[in-house]
Amino acid sequence: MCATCGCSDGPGVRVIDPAVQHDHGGHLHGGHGHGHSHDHDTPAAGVTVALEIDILARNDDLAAVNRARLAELGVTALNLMSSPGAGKTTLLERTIRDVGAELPCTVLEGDQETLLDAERIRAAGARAVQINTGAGCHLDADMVAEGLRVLAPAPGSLLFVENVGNLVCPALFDLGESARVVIMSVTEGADKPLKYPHMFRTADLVLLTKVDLLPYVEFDVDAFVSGARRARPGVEVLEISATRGDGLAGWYRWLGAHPST
Ligand SMILES: Nc1nc2c(ncn2[C@@H]2O[C@H](COP(=O)(O)OP(=O)(O)OP(=O)(O)O)[C@@H](O)[C@H]2O)c(=O)[nH]1
Ligand SMILES: [Mg+2]
Repeated sequence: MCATCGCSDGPGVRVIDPAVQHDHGGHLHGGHGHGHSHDHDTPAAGVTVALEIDILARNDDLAAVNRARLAELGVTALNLMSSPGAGKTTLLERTIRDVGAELPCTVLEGDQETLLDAERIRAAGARAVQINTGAGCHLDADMVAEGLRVLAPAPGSLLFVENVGNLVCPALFDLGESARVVIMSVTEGADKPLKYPHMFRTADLVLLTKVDLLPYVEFDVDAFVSGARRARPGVEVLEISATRGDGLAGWYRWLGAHPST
């Protein structure tokens, strides 16, 4: 897991509101990525395991605080997770343009570097704050707490949290979200739920996207759905295309029906 993948040794996290280009970051020293020991000796395996448990336990505590704060505001937070490039931001842009007026929303954007995704969301018509994780490969609850402070979502609104593109580590970190949406595109291979089961195990909804490309790639939709349901029995799977519009009515229905806690 993450404490062994190298992401804990990178430069500081930055939380940036592109509307004001003001950097709120570089000071999230309590979260994952900064809770490591500064003893540069290689730790024994037992020490490493204990550290990982500490990181996740601390994250869970902070996630509970986020969840309580979001519930108080009546804000529904959705944690969107996928591989890099699966289509998270494209789906959010389309969603904001199609139903942003009826479903007011804001976005926390997680990426290692750049403000590109936050700028895309702003251009689509919603407020967004970018969290740059540096070498980090996932968002954690501490980063989201800071992002929430800067973003200040309106009571009763929808909050999309676009996690860092990665099918492994984001699954381990509760952010305080109401639900988890896992997005997979048809160009990634139908075997992914079997190979990355942790990502699918906690999914509340699976979106199979880029179905407009199905005529051009080998992808067994039934095998994908059964793999996803092996990891998460009964999980709803919607087939969509964010560019052509297939299946989006079902996604918008799911968004409209989703409770805020
Ligand atoms: N054909 C097709 N292309 C899509 C679809 N959705 C996204 N794309 C393309 O896929 C590429 C990646 O899309 P993004 O929305 O940036 O993906 P992402 O998951 O936000 O990427 P990261 O934030 O970097 O992890 C872009 O070239 C999109 O135009 C789709 O439904 N169909
Ligand atoms: Mg993106």
